[in-house]
Amino acid sequence: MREQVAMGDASTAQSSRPDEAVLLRQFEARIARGQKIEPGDWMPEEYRRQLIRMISQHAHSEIVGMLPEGEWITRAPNLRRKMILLAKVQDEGGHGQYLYHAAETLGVTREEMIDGLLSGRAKYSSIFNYPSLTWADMGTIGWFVDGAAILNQTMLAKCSYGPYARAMVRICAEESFHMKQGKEMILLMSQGTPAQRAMVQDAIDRWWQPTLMMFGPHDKDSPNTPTLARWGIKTKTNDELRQTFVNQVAPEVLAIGFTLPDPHLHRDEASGNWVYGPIDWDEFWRVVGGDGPCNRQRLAVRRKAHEDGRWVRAALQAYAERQAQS
Ligand code: BYC
Repeated sequence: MREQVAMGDASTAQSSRPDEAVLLRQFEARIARGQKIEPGDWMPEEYRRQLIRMISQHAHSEIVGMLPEGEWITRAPNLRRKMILLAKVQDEGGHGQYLYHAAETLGVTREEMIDGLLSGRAKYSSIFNYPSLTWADMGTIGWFVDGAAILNQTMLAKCSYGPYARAMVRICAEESFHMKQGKEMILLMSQGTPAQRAMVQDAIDRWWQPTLMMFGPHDKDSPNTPTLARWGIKTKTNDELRQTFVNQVAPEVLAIGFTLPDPHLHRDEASGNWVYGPIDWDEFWRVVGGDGPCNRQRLAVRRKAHEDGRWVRAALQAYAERQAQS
């Protein structure tokens, strides 16, 4: 009798547990209704894997992204600019923290993610492997790089995973300030001396192509987009976002009297799009593969920061253990 009950319990438990196909249908129906997926909810393993990949890469990008601008904090031309730049770089550090937290909700640890970055296994945005050579780079990074990031992140603020979407809302608000301060700086320098204008033109020439690469490979070469689109993580493709960026920024750059380093650039009257020339994808994959102008330098700085912070982490751990005992 007891055995029968036990068997009966097991079969009931089995039949009451929906199979993967049903769970997947329910999961996709929730996404289709615009509901968010939250950390404890059932999700396909591939959804979890894709989110961990993307959010951790995004977090690393924010942290490594502090470096090109961080180098200019001590060289800012006046106190106001120094305070703005300091706040911006600090914001990027905060964005990295929100994003590491969002990724942790999916079951990956902070240590695993940091280890991926420092060992060179993990990716981060290609853009941060280019050097910041002059003060005009600070304005251009704000205008172009943060401008590109906002387009991508405004899309991600509507993504299907709750913790990522909510982190993006706050990050976008801060990025918007970053973009505006960069644009304002370039506008001001555009009215400055010939040397200042030349400095801006040089920065635009160096950052334009790398910014277009930030959006990722063309759609036909983007293996992750179909899965991300199916599950509401990406609602726009790499090429769609890149085109929106060019349509917004190209006419603004030309309007203030600068040129863009692209002989093919023109407005197509029929579509209203600004058509741009070929992107150097060989360079992109070299940079993504670790062989860009600053990859080694960026990782060396992060590894040193990690080592220098070891005693702080140990002290925090000891304090937490002491608190737990008392
Ligand atoms: N750099 O299938 P695809 C910021 C990789 S920081 C390096 O199209 P996906 C800021 C891609 O990972 C903002 N790698 O990929 C901070 C994939 O390789 P895996 C950074 C790139 O994911 C400080 C492979 O190429 N934003 O705003 O569908 C100061 C094939 O690509 C890149 C984010 O991280 C690249 N540019 O689309 C100032 C946003 N592009 O992983 C500003 C979140 C592609 O399969 N991420 N790859 O080995 C995304 O939206 C998407 O991941 C991407 C790529 C659009 C970047």
